[in-house]
Amino acid sequence: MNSILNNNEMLTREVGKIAEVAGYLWQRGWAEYNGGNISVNITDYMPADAANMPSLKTITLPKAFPLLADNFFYITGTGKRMRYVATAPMDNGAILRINHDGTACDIIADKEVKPTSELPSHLSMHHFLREKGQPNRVVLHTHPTDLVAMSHSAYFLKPGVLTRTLWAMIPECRIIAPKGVGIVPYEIPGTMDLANATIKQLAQHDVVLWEKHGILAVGNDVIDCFDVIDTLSKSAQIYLNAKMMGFTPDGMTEAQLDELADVFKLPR
Ligand code: 2HA
Ligand code: ZN
Repeated sequence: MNSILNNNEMLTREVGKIAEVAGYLWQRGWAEYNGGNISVNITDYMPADAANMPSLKTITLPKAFPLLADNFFYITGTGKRMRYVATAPMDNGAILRINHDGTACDIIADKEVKPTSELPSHLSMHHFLREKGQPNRVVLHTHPTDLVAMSHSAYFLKPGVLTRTLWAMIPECRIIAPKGVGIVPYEIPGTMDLANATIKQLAQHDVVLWEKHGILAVGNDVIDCFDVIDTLSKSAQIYLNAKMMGFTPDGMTEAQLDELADVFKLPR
């Protein structure tokens, strides 16, 4: 079959990692119906002639993203299921080329798959992180049941409480999510209000929990983004398991967490 992936080993590997993660999201039960979306900056894996590839469709963006001009993204399609992204990523997502001034993008491959309704919000996040000078390729959004359940508690939405609770369940969590979890109060999915509230949290965190909805991680590698969310979810499950056994878990002490921060040179 004719695909932009043919004869492009690096791009094939990158899209393969997206498909792998999409499968994990489904297997974990975090991707009911069309839940979640993934965008990855694939500019480094595109051949030089991709700049001239014909457009299958042009999409005008609601605002300009000048720092993303001439960049390329893989993005999952609107209404597409993660379980099908896993097996057929190029039928359930598209490759986009941002134009020279960042005001529009072209779908260039493989098919005219309409991007997720979260496209403007994903691009806003990529743009913000570029502006901040943070190397970032990936925005990953999904619906982990345990973490979303915790977001239904006003107690856990207070500044720092969720981060402290999750960090204290296992040492790995403090290490793999060193900047903790930002909290975004409820907003309508797919809106720029949600995107802007998320960006505020991305100034300090690489993972953001959306109240009563889901979680979003940014990073340089889609597998790493999955691992961070997976570890946070593991902590949430330990908390939940202890509660089901009838007690509130003690959690690691402040001194134990500080010791980890010292040994692994983590931000405090
Ligand atoms: O794409 O998860 O937040 C479906 C969603 C929207
Ligand atoms: Zn969602």
